[in-house]
Amino acid sequence: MRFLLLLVMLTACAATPQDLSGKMFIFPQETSTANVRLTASRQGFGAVTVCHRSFTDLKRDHALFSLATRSSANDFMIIWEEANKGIAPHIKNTKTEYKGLDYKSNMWHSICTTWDSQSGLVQLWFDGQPSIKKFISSGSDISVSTIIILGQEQDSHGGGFDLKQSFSGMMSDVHMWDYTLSPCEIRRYVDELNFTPGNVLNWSALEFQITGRVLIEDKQNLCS
Ligand SMILES: [Ca+2]
Repeated sequence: MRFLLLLVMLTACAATPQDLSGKMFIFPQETSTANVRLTASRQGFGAVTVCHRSFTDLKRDHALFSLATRSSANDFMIIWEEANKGIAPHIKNTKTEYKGLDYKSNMWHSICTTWDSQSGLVQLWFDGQPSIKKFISSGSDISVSTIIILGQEQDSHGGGFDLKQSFSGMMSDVHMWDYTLSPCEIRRYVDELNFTPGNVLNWSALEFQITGRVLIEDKQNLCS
């Protein structure tokens, strides 16, 4: 009975959403282990928008968002590829690449990625600027059994991490929706105005689990 109570308390603790408004995750080391696993509030997506802000000085590949399912490790994955100097969305294990972005080190970048399974088109909004729409994958949804990880790139469902693709730096304002956001909604996100928070991942009510050295601090660390 006591064990059961402890179990219930632990479960309740892990499942309590936290308001991370004004805060950021800090990944202060390059490891193949440190990560944050995010709990999606719904599963199975015919359309997706993922937005996040990140800050790094890495000069190698690094994953910005990794969503794996049992059927595919790269069901929805966003990675900077140093060799190609581009941001590569992977959706349903298919990849496309956006080059020519002003992806500078040591400053915040807002990145939103939209996709819908009907048209199969993906679009990247980099610091509020829309890319061209590219065909990536159509006809089937992102299935249930999603595992969403920040800080590492999944080569298998919930694992297969590689230090050379890990993220170090800061990350904030991670939201995910199960529909494509309008250009005006994306503008509001980029400008940090009121916007409709993610209905799959919501930074102001985020369920997550930290493994290894990842810290949470206030984002505002400059005098203003
Ligand atoms: Ca990998």
